[in-house]
Amino acid sequence: MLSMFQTKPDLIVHSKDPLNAEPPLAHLRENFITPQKFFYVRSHGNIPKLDPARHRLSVTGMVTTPLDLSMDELRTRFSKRQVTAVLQCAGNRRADMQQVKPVSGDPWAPGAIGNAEWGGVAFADVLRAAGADETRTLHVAFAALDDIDIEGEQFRFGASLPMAKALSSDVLLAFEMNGDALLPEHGFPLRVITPGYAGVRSPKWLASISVQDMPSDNHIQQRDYRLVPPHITKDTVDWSKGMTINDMPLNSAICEPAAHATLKAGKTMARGYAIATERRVVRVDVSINDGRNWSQAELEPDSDAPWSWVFWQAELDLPAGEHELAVRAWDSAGQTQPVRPDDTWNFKGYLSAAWHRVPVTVS
Ligand SMILES: Nc1nc2c(c(=O)[nH]1)N[C@H]1C(S)=C(S)[C@@H](COP(=O)(O)O)O[C@H]1N2
Ligand SMILES: [Mo]
Repeated sequence: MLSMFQTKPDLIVHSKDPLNAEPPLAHLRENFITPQKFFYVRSHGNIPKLDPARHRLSVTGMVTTPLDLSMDELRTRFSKRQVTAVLQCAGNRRADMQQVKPVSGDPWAPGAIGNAEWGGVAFADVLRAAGADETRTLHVAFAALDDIDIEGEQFRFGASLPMAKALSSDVLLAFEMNGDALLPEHGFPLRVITPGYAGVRSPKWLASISVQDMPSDNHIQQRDYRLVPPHITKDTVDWSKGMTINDMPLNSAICEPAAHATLKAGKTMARGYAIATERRVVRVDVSINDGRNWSQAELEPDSDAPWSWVFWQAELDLPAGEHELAVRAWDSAGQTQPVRPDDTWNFKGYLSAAWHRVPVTVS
């Protein structure tokens, strides 16, 4: 049996236990659909080893017909659904905020993101089979099987979705990633995929679902993954006042050239990704002089996958010297990204989405 590290030898490891690792950006930009081996892993606890033949999913709470399903029943009772979608961590690009002022959490570069073809069943179909109360102000809480220890508090991962999102047709209970079974570190045998939302709303190793009138009372839902103002610290935080992070902001990153690369003067191709979740990416600009001038990147044809990222490339003409490349995307509402990470700094380092800057030396 391969160890979990051997299935991900190409990743940059932030921590081994829990396993947190992201791909080098050049690898991330190689494939529109991210292979499992290059897909980041974000875990808060252990990676449970689950037997698919014995795994069960329960659906309880405000339902008329509670369910208790084996993996086989889940596959045979519901029609197969496939959705191509980005999964990204709310802490993606946190390293930029870390440069402003210390933040808590792993210093993710822009690699805590990936785009995959998820296969499973529509979550809405399962909720309807259970006769869930579909009142849109209700919540659907998930319980997972990994054991977490945060500052001495031991618990299992849990999180929830508003019913309105849970019922949208692209939210999946997924057992496949790019046509293969999920790897253990991605939630085998069953996970949630919530396109457009922060990765934390896509629980792995899913065991049970409860329809209820309140969000999950889990630590992860109540005292984590919330956006707070810049003057709030670990010691002064009142989590109940934080904004629950669901939708993800417009973002973009330069994947090539790499930071601190040495390049030859003349033409260089810059490449990267941009992501707008609920909206569309309509334009991507690249600057080599701190935003005084911008050239427009070429966007790769949209693949009819609205939850995917957009790959872009831009040919730059670089004179000799030290330069800082910068990228910013625009969305279909004409919104663009903040200029500096200072503008949105928060002590947890969430939603880091300022212009992405890459220093290079040109000779
Ligand atoms: N059970 C469980 N689900 C989880 C997590 C976790 O630690 N445990 N991490 C969440 C977070 S914060 C993210 S960003 C994604 C990461 O998914 P991946 O490791 O498959 O890339 O899973 C989410 N689901
Ligand atoms: Mo995350």
